Amino acid sequence: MKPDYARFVALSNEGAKGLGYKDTGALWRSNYDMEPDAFAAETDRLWKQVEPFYKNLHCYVRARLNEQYGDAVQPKTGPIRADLLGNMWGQQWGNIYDVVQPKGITSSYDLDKLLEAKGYDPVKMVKTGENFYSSLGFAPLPQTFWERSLIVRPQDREVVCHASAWDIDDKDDIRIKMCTKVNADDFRTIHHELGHNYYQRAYKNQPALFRNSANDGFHEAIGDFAALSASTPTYLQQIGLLDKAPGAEEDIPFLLKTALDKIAFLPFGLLVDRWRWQVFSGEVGPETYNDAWWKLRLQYQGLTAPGPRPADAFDPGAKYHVPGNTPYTRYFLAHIYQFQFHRAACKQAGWKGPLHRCSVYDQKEVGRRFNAMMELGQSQPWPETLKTFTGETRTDASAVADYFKPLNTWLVTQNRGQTCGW
Ligand code: X8Z
Ligand code: ZN
Repeated sequence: MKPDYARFVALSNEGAKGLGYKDTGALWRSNYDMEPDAFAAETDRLWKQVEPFYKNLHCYVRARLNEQYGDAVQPKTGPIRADLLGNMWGQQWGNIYDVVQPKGITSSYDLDKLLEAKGYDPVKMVKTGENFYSSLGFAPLPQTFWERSLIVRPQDREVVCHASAWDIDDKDDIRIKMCTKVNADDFRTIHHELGHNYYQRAYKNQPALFRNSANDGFHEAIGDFAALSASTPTYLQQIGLLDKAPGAEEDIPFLLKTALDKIAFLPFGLLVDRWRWQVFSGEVGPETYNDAWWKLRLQYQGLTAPGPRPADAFDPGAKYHVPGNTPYTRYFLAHIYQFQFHRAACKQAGWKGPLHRCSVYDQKEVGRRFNAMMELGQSQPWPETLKTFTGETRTDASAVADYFKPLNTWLVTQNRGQTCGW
């Protein structure tokens, strides 16, 4: 699809120029209530805040992969081979938890297995997600949601299975479209998609131009915020999935599992648009599309392709959002906002313990305040909207650091004697 993509880039830039922007990248960066260049600098600042933690995780995972596969496959130093991470894009690494799990600390449960053992089916997964939001005081999903959503993969035709959420009429016709599998990834994805739907419903009474999220990172963060609570052992026990919630001895396994998804994601969430910004600006042309992609993969993620790439390879085309043309920095932002929301919500609920063990299930007052933020839609600059719920006016990765603090300390100890980085 490389030639098609190059043609698409040219057409898209023509449209952006017609609207008065330098190129499509500048148009995308203009959506954050600040100058486009200031926004780019803002993402640099945020990346610097989390980069040391990512490097600690990278170092630890590389050492475990080296033990598992040997020097010939995964050397002790340098980048990690991208095909060893349990995900086609190397974007979330939770699927290799069993390969990298801490020695001597066992995890007493596995959400994939619990869902299976308790006989969950796709509809029950969605109902469970709805129940979480209901516990916060949100009205139930409309009957039409159940009639019109696509929840399982149809057998009679091809569909786009990448999960999405839809608002058809700006009233109450909200739906999801998702080929749900009964596993932990999709358990979280259900909460993610429903977050979009509850947000859409919350801002439906705004004038048409304001019927959107405060910025696109907010839209992606709502459901992930819900999933942070809905993934705690305490909550899984409350809804009968887990017989007995483990104690503090399982904090590290839990945090490592979570970090393999959330922290590993950060550099990927950043680089997809770093690449597109270069492509739209013309700094990178079709002949270097793939090289520029792998250069960024190395720079930010510390990953390498398993072998030389063919001259005509177009690897970014394999990421849904690239040909689908969905901006991606929103997910990087969401991976920070969700922890800001979580920290604020737990504080509102009077939670005194460590952040990763906090769940706001059933906290009606938190739900009321969260909905009040969502109802604002895009009616004012996002920092003001952020403030209504968190009291903060900046995107701030210190919430990420707070949540994962015990894990970061543990990683530093584990990595002692290693040369980290690549
Ligand atoms: O595309 C999505 C959602 C739909 S908005 C399923 N996500 C990104 C991805 O899959 O690459 C959620 C996390 C990142
Ligand atoms: Zn989403």
